[in-house]
Amino acid sequence: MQNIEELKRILSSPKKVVIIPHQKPDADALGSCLSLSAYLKKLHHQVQVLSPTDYPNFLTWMSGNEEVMVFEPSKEKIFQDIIRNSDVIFCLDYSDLARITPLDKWVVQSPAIKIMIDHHIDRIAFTQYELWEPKAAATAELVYDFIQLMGGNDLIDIPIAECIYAGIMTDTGSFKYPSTSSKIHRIIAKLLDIGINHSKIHHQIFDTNSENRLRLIGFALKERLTILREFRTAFFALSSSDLKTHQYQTGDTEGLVNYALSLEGIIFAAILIEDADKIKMSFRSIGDFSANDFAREHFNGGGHKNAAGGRVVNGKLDSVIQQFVSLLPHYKAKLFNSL
Ligand SMILES: [Mn+2]
Repeated sequence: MQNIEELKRILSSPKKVVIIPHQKPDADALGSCLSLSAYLKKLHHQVQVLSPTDYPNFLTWMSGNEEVMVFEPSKEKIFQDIIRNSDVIFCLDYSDLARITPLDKWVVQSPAIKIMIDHHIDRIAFTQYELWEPKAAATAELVYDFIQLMGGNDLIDIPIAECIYAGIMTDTGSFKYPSTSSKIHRIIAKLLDIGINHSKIHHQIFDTNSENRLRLIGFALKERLTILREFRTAFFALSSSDLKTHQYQTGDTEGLVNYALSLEGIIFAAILIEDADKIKMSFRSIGDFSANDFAREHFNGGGHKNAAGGRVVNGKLDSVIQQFVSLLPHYKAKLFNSL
């Protein structure tokens, strides 16, 4: 990170700090925000985490969760004022302001000093300071690095360590993705030394399903999975009525796409979900095939090489399925050369 000394000077006296994760924050986005928030509070800053949307129930155990403000239209004025009156804004786990709508316009207008900490590939620079490292496994890894750069290692306590652990653990697929470096394991070793209970964190994230969620997964596996072996691809498509039938809650389809990728011989997986005004998509790949390129070139998205998101605003589920399937023949060579 360039200018860390300058930033240290800025943060050497109490500031009004706002921390913003991306929409539908996952464990990495929320864990990064809450660990950074707890750290900055120890430096006597006044900190507020503002989430653009709600997030899954399996993240609410995180320390500081009760202080997160979740945007809804009735809170527009409050959010606008907090962002406008802040001294410093941290943007965590995205490098494209489109991922925090509708907060983006107020962030752009705010005179605050802005800092981005992120590991997504396609970066649109919009802050004065950034700790951007696409090779990092998680933004939480970079928050850990940031605290080290600030000289704050001794301030990492169990609540901070738990949030960092949750972010790294989920963004590395429980330490199995290629991004899981020896550095990651060293950081985890330090977090364990601080005294976190890693089994408890895994349990809180993975073993707290509602019955509806488990049945939705079962239904999706049985009725909504299409396997296209000729393209080494498998995908789920869920309509809004599928979700309604299973009393869908935010987070219920998290990780579902990975079941498609677990099929032998399949190296590209997708999930298409019908939302109020758009079709949301997640892509996963194994090996050289770039889910990021695919999402960016066709579905207004991006993310990481092997994990990316996309969307079709005002799209119809059937036509987006058709579009997705019709693209695959163009990638046949790449799909078969990926591993
Ligand atoms: Mn992340």
